[in-house]
Amino acid sequence: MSDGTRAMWMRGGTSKGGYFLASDLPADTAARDALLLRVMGSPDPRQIDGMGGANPLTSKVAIVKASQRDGVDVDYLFLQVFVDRALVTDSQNCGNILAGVGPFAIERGLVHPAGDMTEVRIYMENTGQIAVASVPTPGGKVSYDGAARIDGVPGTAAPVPIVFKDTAGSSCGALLPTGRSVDRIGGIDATLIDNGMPCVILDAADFGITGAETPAELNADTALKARLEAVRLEAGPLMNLGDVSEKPIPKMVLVSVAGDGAAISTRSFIPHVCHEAIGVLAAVTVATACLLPEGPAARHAFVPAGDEKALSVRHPGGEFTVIARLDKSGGVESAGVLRTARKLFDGLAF
Ligand code: NQM
Repeated sequence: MSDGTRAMWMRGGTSKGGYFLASDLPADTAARDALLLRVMGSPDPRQIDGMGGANPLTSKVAIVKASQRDGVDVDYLFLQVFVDRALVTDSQNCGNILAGVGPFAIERGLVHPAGDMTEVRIYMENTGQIAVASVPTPGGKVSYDGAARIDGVPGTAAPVPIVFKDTAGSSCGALLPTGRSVDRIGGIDATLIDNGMPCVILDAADFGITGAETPAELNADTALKARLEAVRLEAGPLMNLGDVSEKPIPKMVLVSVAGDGAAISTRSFIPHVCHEAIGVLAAVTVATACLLPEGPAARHAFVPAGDEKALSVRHPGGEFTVIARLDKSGGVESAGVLRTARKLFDGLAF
């Protein structure tokens, strides 16, 4: 620790965190987690003695190594470092931090650039699934500059399109772990669903809100947050996640009608803080819930025609488009998203 630990800090989509080669961290999990807590400055609501940004979205870690798997370039393990608790967990995946994994792998020499666009096949260790990211590499170097814009990030950057396949049941074992599109929890309709991120989808109206509130307003609503946590603790075991009191999943998503041709409007809790935007795999999961025959999302959703659907998921910072390709039975076969990433710092963390 006193000699520093090699790290790259990156913005991945609308999140930010430390990217490490597995070989630069202790192999022992307890020693690794103790080091990461120290690097981030946790537990402390301000993370004043570390690199973390005092929000779950800026207290994240990617650990990357060359893959031994067939047809895969790198293995990516995501870790959530809790802000105000001494907890580091691999129990969730993160599709935003994922956006920086391709550029990082190329920068560290794990993947060699191939032409103007380098495809990086990434095994997501948290959920055992594969994502394919395309990284702009003009002249054999990662380019972070470009014209792509994503809501929740100022300005523009190089596009990093990502395609997910077979994400259904990533952590819960099945897309609908209870076998139903709708369950009743505490007298309220809930869709318990996992297409890459375990989510509990709820109707905003059932919680006495419009769904247009700002994250600051919702974060200040302690009664709402207590109700959501009660539903979450009940939903966890039903979703095959066990006791979720110390886990950042499932995420809680309040939905309402979007209008203007968008699929749905969301306010998501991750799970105790209202997201300023929405998680990547959470957006894929919400878009999938819009396609179910019933449930709070389906009830409010606008779904365009065709086997390839552009589903615009509204969030407090704008919108997130999921390109859902459907199979013959109407299920989501693959989901495409657009992200950007940027290298912020490379050096030693102390
Ligand atoms: O759902 C936040 C984020 C995420 C996760 C969270 C994510 C995803 O915005 O794939 O990206 O849900 O904790 O980075």
